[in-house]
Amino acid sequence: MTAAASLLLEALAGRPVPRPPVWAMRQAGRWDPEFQKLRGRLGFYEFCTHVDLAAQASLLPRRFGVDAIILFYDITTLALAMGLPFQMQPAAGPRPTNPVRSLADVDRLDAAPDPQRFAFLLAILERVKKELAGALPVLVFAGAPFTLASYCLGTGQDVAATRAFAAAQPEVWRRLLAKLNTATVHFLRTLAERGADACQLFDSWAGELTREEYLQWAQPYHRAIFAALRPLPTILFVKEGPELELMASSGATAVSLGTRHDLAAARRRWPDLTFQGNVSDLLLRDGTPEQVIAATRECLAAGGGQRHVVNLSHGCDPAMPVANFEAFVATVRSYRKTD
Ligand code: 1CP
Repeated sequence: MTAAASLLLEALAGRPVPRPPVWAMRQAGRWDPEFQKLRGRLGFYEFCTHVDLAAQASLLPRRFGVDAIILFYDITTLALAMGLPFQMQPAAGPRPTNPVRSLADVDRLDAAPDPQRFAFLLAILERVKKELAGALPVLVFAGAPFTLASYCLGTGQDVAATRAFAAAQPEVWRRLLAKLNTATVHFLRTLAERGADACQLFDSWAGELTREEYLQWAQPYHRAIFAALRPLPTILFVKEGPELELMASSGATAVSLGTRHDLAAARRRWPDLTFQGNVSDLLLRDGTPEQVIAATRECLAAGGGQRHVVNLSHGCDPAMPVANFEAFVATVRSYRKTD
């Protein structure tokens, strides 16, 4: 990989970079009219398993000048491979056909699915790597056990409902988390062996846990997964996670920050970590390109140019105007230390 191509990997490793790399969560998705065209009338999971189309979708953000390509699939892709079918519900997102309810349901899930069960994803990875020919690094991802388990229960973003299940069925909950932990390591290791350059672990909804719950249901799994994946560079994302100390001690190479966090203060507090973020995804949805440029410049200044991966506080919103994404990426690309 050329030096320009590996900006992301250099920044993650803490080596000096001429400017920070930039990419965005959900950079390949519904906000992009080219994605909508490609998607046509195909169902979500049908689209994901169509190697040619999903590889093209992954590569679409390249035209904006992003510094990493994230493969197009979903955190539920792993649960499907483990034997839990999902349907994508247009307004609500992924819902299991038969939500996990009992120990027997957990026992039926395969903790180390044969890579044949996600062969389409390995083929997408191969296709994307070949197309990029070393020009950009490829990111893969998984849901962390807490967040993925929430989707397996069918509770999703509703942390109160997930909590109620954990209280009512503690043994089912504990075994589900443990099984997802094993499966996640197996899945990400397989992708790393096939050439993925880095990975992001999404514990999207763990930011709503109490500290005690986070210590039981989030942190131990983050630590176990990152330790098992070493030396693969890893990024931890917890949406607006209040437990920054715990996130910083998860063993991840980089920690993704939200708008509640002070990037400059985090850089000072943990000089040996890389931080990702933290331009508001809502500003990219609701603001003008001028406001996006100003916010991105502030973020660049707070990041200080090194050990910083510019990103949003959460994924691109489906209603984000293309002009705002263009302004976001172009501002990072024109960064000079003296700005
Ligand atoms: O029909 C559609 O097009 C559905 C929209 C969509 C897309 C484009 C979903 C449904 N998933 C995806 C792809 C996806 N999911 C990517 C693609 C790569 C990229 O970033 O460009 C990624 C990284 C994900 C990860 C994902 N899926 C997360 C973690 C990120 C986050 O938003 O915090 C979560 C929580 C999911 C579940 C999910 N999948 C889809 C939706 C709408 C949701 C959220 C549902 C909910 O709000 O509970």
